[in-house]
Amino acid sequence: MNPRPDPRTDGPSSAPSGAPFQVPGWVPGVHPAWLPPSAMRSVGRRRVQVHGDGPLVATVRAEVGQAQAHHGGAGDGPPDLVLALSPAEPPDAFAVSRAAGVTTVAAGDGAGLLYGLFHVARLGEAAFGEPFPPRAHRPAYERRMVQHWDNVDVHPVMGQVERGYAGGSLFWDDGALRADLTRAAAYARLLASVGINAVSVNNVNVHATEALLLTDRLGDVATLAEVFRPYGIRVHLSVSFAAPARDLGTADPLDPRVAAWWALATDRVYEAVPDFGGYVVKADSEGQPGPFAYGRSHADGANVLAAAIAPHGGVVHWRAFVYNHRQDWRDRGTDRARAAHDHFAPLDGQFLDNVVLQVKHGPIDFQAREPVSPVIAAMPGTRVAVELQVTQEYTGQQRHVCHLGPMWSEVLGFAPWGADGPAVAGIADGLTGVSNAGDDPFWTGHPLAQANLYAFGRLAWDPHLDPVGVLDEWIDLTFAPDTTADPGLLRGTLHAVMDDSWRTYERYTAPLGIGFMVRPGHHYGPDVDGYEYTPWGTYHFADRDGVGVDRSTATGTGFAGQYPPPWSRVYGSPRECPDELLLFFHHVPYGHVLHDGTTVIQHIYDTHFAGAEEVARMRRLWSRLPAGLVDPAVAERVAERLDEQLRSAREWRDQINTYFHRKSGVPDAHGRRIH
Ligand code: GCV
Repeated sequence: MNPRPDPRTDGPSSAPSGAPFQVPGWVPGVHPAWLPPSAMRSVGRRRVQVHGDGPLVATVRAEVGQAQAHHGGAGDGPPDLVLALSPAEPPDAFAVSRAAGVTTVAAGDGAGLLYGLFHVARLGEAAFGEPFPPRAHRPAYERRMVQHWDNVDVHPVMGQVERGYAGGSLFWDDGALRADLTRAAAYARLLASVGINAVSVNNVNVHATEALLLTDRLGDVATLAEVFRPYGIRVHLSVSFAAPARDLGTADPLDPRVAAWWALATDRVYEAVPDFGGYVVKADSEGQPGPFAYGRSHADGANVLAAAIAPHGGVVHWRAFVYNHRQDWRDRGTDRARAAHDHFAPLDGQFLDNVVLQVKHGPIDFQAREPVSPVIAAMPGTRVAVELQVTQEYTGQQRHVCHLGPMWSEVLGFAPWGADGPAVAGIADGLTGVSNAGDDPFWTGHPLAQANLYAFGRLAWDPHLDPVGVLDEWIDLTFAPDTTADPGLLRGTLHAVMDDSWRTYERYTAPLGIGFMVRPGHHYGPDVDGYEYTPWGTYHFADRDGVGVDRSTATGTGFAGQYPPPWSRVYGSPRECPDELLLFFHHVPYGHVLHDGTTVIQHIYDTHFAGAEEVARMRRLWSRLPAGLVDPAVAERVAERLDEQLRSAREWRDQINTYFHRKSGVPDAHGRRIH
């Protein structure tokens, strides 16, 4: 072993006062999520040596010290575990091996050492059993990012956290930075334990107060950066494209004064936060300002910020969520699904290297079922990050169990050019996830929604991981089943409730990929026609004969043609289109026969009855867990939420079934009760 200095040693210290770094403690009354004391037991029971210097190595030492203090360590003698820096490994990466009774983590830098430590924690006792040769662990992406839609001020409609279902913000409280950032520090630790290394701390909708973070309130950003730094997480900021207009009266990206404004503002950011990560920008989207106001392209817009931040090593996450949110519902030719590709594909190759085009996984807006966005395959000359929504805006708002790992895995495994070509996981340059965490005592409102944040981090590290295996990791860390009276029952119940919950949610909500049908504004619960005659571009076009949007090239909006073959052909044909996306791509009669032999209308009835029944089963399984098998507070919160999920699933079932029964006049083949 040949330890080398931590490359981040020259960066800002994690303990400016010179005091040794303290691991954030467990906060009284707050659930420890997947890092309860038991999660570090296998490490804390052993003799451990940590070699190397630097802020993140100091964090590793503090983590080991805390684990040993909790679990008794193992006294003097040769080490059981050696954690050391090694020039053989690249940054962020580590290799683990076991030989002659010693488990060794060799890491490329302090961050890699930290990830290696948490990897050993995940392995538990298995890290200290039979010998094994070095196994290399390298993140798939350089940047693994969570983004917060947190407002600094409480927004009159969206509140403290836009689309937040877990209480208030971990960072902001009614206009101010929280005085007590203990939860934010514990959050940093949770994120780092799954490999996250970037966080944006304010909403992409940048309102007046939030705009000041870039200029007048940089001190707040610096304070947050201090909280995240000991866990190797860089802070990013959502900024308004119009920011220079306050001083210059213009934000035209080709105006040299605007370029100079961004350069100066960015220099000041880096004076305050030397390891600042970069900007996130929502431009020309849902009312946010952007380059279109000046007749400029989104490449012009992104590049002016990118040029300003490039000398500092920062990046610009530029969102591709650009569409007309004021369209006329009577106009069948305008298709929101097409918009991102129409705007961005022609700009491929025009973005500076440090621009990351951030593309939502589907072409509409985080629905429970959408095809993968065609933009991801259309930008070979552009860095693309896939944006996932961990917060469950359209998937039950953390009142419903909807475990999203399997959905994200499908997205990441989609091969735009067919099975012989690369998959999304290999095309993307990074993953970003909209966080589902807040100051709720369970972090995520629904305790089981913690698993979504966990799965996001793990898939951002390795998009090929099996989501069921990831769920097992989360169960082991969070519930320590082996220390309970009935490990099999606990694990089995969690899998039975969670594994298929995304598909269950899909069954009782909008059918066959049509999406939306939610109540306008807050987006919770069913309202089939809620968005049908609005300007938002999210329509189902149901009439007495049929339902769905014709997005074929032959007769529809042409969206299917934005995919390369074979998908342009497959999606373009009602015969070949996968059932689950049929109504996304085609308007078909209710009697249209699906690949499984049922008609569309019967499928709607069957899935809605089945989905609601499945939720009733989930509720029953949970209620059968004997008292004491899980923390009573968790058991009770989950039970409450399952009650609401069941009520809501029945509401969805009845509204959807009744709506389509009344429209079509077709009875249910099984004569079940439809209202
Ligand atoms: C932050 C959806 C949400 C908005 C969100 C927007 C976005 O439209 O409903 O709350 O705004 O997506 O991703 O920018």
